[in-house]
Amino acid sequence: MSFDVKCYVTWNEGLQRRGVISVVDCVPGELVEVADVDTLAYTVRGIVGKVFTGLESSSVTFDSNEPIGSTHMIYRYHVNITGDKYIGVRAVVYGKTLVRLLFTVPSGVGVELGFKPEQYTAEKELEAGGPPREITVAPGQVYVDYPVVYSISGLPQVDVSKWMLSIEGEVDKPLKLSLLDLYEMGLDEIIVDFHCVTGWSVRGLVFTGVKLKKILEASKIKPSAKWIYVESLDGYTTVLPIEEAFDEKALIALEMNRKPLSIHHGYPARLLIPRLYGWKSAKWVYKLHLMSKYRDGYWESLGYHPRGRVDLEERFKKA
Ligand SMILES: Nc1nc2c(c(=O)[nH]1)N[C@H]1C(S)=C(S)[C@@H](COP(=O)(O)O)O[C@H]1N2
Ligand SMILES: [Mo]
Repeated sequence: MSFDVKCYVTWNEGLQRRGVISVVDCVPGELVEVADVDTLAYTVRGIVGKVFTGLESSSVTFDSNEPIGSTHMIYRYHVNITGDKYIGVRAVVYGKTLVRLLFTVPSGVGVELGFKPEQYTAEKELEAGGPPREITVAPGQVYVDYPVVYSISGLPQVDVSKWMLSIEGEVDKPLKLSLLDLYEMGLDEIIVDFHCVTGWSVRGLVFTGVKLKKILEASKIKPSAKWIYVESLDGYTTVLPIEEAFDEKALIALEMNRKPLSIHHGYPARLLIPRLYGWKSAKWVYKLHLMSKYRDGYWESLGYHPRGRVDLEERFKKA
C-alpha cells in the first residue's frame, strides 16, 4: 500500500458515552477504487497498517454496509485487537471511490498513530454553494409518508417543569427559557419537507415554534459567534453555522402537525432547520452554545458535514 493518507483525530461526548474514546478520520490522498466488500477489506487492512503503529498484521472482518442517499455507501468493518476488543471502521464510498475511512477507537485499546494528525478546518467546507437559499431540489432522496424515529440512546426522561432551553457562550445576554417563555415569545407555523441524510424524505410536515432568529436576537449574540453547538437530553449533539440559524424557517419547534411534539419526535422542543439534513434538527434540545470556533457534534465526528445543506448534497465532509 503506497498511497498517501491524511488523518484527523476527533471525539465527542455522545460517542464517549457509548465507549468510543476517539475517532481517527482519514482521507486518502489519491483515488482508491472499491470493487466489493472483500477488496475493500484488503484496502482497509493496508491503511490500518499505515495509520496505527503495530497493527500491520491485524485481521479485518466485514460487519455491514448500507446506502446513504443514492450516491454513497458506508461499509463497516472490525479491526480485531484482542479477545472481544476491536477498532470499528466506517468506510465512506462515493460511487466506486473510497472518500473517507473512520476508525472508532474504544476505551481500553491503546493505539499509537504512525503519523502526525492534521488540523481540520470546517470553514473550508462552507465555501461551496454561495449564499443560503430556499431548497428547490433534494437530490438522491426517496419519499416516505412519516419520519423515521431516531435516537442515539433511547428516549430521554423529560421533566417539563424543570426543562429550560439555555442560550450561552458568545452572547451578551445569556438566556434560560421555559416552555411557557417560548410560547409567550409567539409562535410561527411552517410547512416543509424533511430530509434525512440516509436518503428518506417526508413531504409537507407542519411545524410550529419560535423562530430561532428571534431567540438569538433576544440573547444579543456577539459578532464572534460563528457556530452553534447544540446539546440534547439523550447525549446527542450537533453543530451548525450561525447563518443557517437565521433562516426564516429555522425554528425551535414545539409542535408537529399541529400537536405538541410527541416524546419520540423531541418533546418538549426540537430544532428544525429545514434546508439542512435532519441530523441538524436536534430533538430534546436543552442548550444552544454559541461558539467562535468549530467543534464536531455526534455525527460530525463520524465524518458528516459541518453544514449539511440538502440542495448541495452535503452529506459527508469533503476536506
Ligand atoms: N436528540 C436527538 N436528535 C436527533 C437525533 C438523535 O438521535 N437524537 N437524530 C437525528 C436524525 S439523524 C434525524 S434524521 C432526525 C429524525 O427526526 P425524527 O426522529 O423526529 O423522525 O432527528 C435528528 N435529531
Ligand atoms: Mo438522519
